[in-house]
Amino acid sequence: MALLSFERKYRVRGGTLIGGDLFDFWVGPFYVGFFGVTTIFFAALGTALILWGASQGPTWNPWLISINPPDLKYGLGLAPMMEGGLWQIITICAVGSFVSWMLREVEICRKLGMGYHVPFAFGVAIFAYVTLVIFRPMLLGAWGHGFPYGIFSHLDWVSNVGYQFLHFHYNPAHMIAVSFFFTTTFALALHGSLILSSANPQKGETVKSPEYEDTFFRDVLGYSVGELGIHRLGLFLALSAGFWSAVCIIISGPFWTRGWPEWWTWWLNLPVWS
Ligand code: 07D
Ligand code: 07D
Ligand code: U10
Repeated sequence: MALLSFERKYRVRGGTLIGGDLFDFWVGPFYVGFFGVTTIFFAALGTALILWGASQGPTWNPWLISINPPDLKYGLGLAPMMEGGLWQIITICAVGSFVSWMLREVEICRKLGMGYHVPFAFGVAIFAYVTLVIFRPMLLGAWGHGFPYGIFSHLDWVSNVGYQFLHFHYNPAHMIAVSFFFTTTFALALHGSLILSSANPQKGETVKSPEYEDTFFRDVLGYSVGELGIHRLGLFLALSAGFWSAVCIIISGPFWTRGWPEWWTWWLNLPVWS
């Protein structure tokens, strides 16, 4: 990608969290920085280990390659390399590279004098991942509760863990998370379509100002959340989806061991019924 004409103006020195000027430069369009180097290091090592693990396994079919977590008998200890040790090192590489990527975003925000909203948002995705492979396994006492690194095998894990709780749809936090995911796509569809309808007019028509956008929703709903408001709402909805996902899985096992349908018996036990 070529350097865009305006980029030179924004390629400012400073703002690094660590390493001073050492890695304060760009390679093509990419800012490097100390955390760019650590991202490349962890991502390259993790990918190489997945490929090496695949070379030791039964298949090169990309859909079926799977690097599995250790057996439950290893508890929270280190497992032999071919019996889950590889999964443990790859997990360290994944966390290392995701956190490095987030910190690289922080450095770029600091350079540009922008808020930290983007790295914060990515932090919520990392939080959901860490909940799945670190917090929940630790609470359950074995790394074997993490999910396997493979395209189909991780789907098997989701299904198996779901049925272990009989009917995962009855998990109340899963309901909240799913509703936030649905609401996020609904909000983006409303916003994307509204912006295109006013900012990308037919030939001969003029671009409409934000007052038109406000008026459209006031006519339809009686209220407009506003230009800044829709972005705040979108971020809130999307981060809530990730947050409640983490909640729904961390309570499954560590805090609720029976089927999720049974959780709803509290409703029948309310004193109002007796
Ligand atoms: C579009 C941004 C681009 C990112 C992409 C993903 C890899 C993995 C590595 C084979 C929206 C790149 C993929 C680097 C290759 C190896 C070792 C983001 C976009 C294109 N899943 N999941 C997928 C991951 C979990 C679930 C697809 C990652 C949980 C279900 C892809 C993680 C649970 C379904 C994928 C992760 C779960 C998928 C498309 C980490 C609950 C599908 C993802 C690190 C969250 C869908 C075959 C996508 C599918 C799918 C990646 C975790 C459930 C392979 C990296 C354990 C039910 N997941 N996933 O578009 O088609 O994301 O699967 O946590 O149906 Mg998954
Ligand atoms: C974890 C991804 C983090 C990603 C990171 C970045 C790279 C780089 C490089 C592209 C959290 C990775 C980046 C690798 C790539 C390049 C260059 C995101 C993560 C850090 N469910 N369910 C959820 C629905 C059922 C079950 C969440 C719907 C069944 C279990 C969400 C349905 C049963 C778990 C959700 C449905 C079941 C979940 C997932 C419908 C199975 C979880 C989103 C319509 C029989 C998981 C934290 C998420 C969870 C989860 C939705 C059905 C089981 C709310 C819509 C009934 C066991 N389900 N589910 O978490 O909460 O994203 O994980 O039926 O563990 Mg469910
Ligand atoms: C939004 C928006 C908005 C916009 C926007 C956007 C949201 C209104 C103004 C953005 C939206 C889009 C563009 C739409 C599309 C986006 C999606 C659908 C989201 C999903 C995105 C993807 C699937 C793309 C993913 C691509 C990625 C992640 C890029 C991959 C890049 C790399 C791997 C390179 C990363 C660079 C790093 C880490 C630093 C630089 C490093 C190098 C260049 C490599 C060289 C390395 C070094 C110099 C370091 C040396 C390394 C060492 C010493 C270690 C080596 C060790 C070894 C073992 C090898 O709202 O506004 O418009 O556009």
